[in-house]
Amino acid sequence: MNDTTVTMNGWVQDIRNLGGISFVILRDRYGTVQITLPKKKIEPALFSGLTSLSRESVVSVTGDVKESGQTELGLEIIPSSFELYSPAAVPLPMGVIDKVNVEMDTRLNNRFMDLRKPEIRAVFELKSMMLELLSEAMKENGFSQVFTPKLVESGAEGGATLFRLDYFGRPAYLAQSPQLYKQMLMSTGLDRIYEVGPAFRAEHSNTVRHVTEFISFDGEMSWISSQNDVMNMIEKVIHHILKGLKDKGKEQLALLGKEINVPDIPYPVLTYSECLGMLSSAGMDLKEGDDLGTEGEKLIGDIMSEKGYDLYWISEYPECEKPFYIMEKEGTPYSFSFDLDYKGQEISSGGQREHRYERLVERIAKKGLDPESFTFYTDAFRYGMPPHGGWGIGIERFLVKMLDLPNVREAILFPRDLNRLSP
Ligand code: AMO
Repeated sequence: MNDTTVTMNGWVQDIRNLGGISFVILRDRYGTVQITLPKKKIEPALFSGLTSLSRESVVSVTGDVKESGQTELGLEIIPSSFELYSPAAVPLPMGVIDKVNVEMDTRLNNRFMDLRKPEIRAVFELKSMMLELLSEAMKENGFSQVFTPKLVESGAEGGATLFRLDYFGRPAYLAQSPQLYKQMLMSTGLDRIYEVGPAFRAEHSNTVRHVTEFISFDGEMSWISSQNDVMNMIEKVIHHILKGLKDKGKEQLALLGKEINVPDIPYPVLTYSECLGMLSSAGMDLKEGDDLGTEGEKLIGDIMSEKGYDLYWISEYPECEKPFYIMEKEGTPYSFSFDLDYKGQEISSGGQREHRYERLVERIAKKGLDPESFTFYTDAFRYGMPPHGGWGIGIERFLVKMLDLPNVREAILFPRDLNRLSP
């Protein structure tokens, strides 16, 4: 061996045979390199061994590095030996470099192959960076990371989307969110906490924004004077993530052909009532108390985008629209709640919580639920609970909006939905 001898491990992306010369393109996570085989200069067994490999086989190639004006890297490898670690069966279930449009279902059925495409993997590299940046921001702001149970006895986000399971003969559920646990922690002195973990929703709707398992980034903080304190915190975290990704994710963004816009903070706030007015002027008439709906959200997104805003708050929803844990705005039909919308889609919701025991129990009953089945939660409010508030952000919805991807599934390695439980 001399110092220009290298060994490269990777997948055989392509083989081109041009008679007197052949090329094998080898790919690893960093990119591709050209293995050049001038027929006359390469031992026949090595030549035929390398050039007859099937696409996507995994090999190790050793050879000399030569400068080359013909390749993107400016170099090529002239092989002296190779080892076949794992041959790929033929035909491939889908191509890696072929420029044909493959259906989402085919891609997801063969996700291991789909993820061999660098631009598909780039989304997950960005997702990983996003979570690092998120942890940085939370640490800077004095939050502790916690882990709450995902096997639970009661739901927090409505019965319709609960996954029921058998827990040693007793009914149990998969957690829809860490809501009740993160609030209980506010009574302990762990007064700023966050969690990043799976959330499960038995969503019966087959849409580009609903899955049955997603990663939820939840935060909860005590001693707030209003929900504005929570909104300010989310803005700080999102700003840190967007700014950080724009810088650290340059390579991945270039692969995807995307740019990240980093809006100034604070983001504009629209109240729910203002939204009804905006929608009515745009020809969509909703009644006070109605859900804005996907169409309403989209329309508001278009109006805000025209004004130059990608991210904006919708606050003070009618209390009847919001779960029992949200604080009512006394003397009005509204609540101290908010959603953060990104380009016409909700990516987060949260608010100030009802921390007063009696009122909380009243609200649980008002929502038609049995306060008795929530005593494990409400007990934490009986013995001293600080005022508090928090949020949940769907990590994948946030990422697909940031990158303008068409489907939340693009940001999930192995998505789960109404029809998909495998792979
Ligand atoms: P909510 O139910 O609005 O609030 O959920 C919070 C965020 O989670 C994401 N999300 C989803 N993403 C993909 N597929 C789904 N089926 C799905 N459902 C929700 C969205 C949404 O904004 N406990 C409250 C939060 C809080 O008040 O702290 C909650 O779970 O991005």
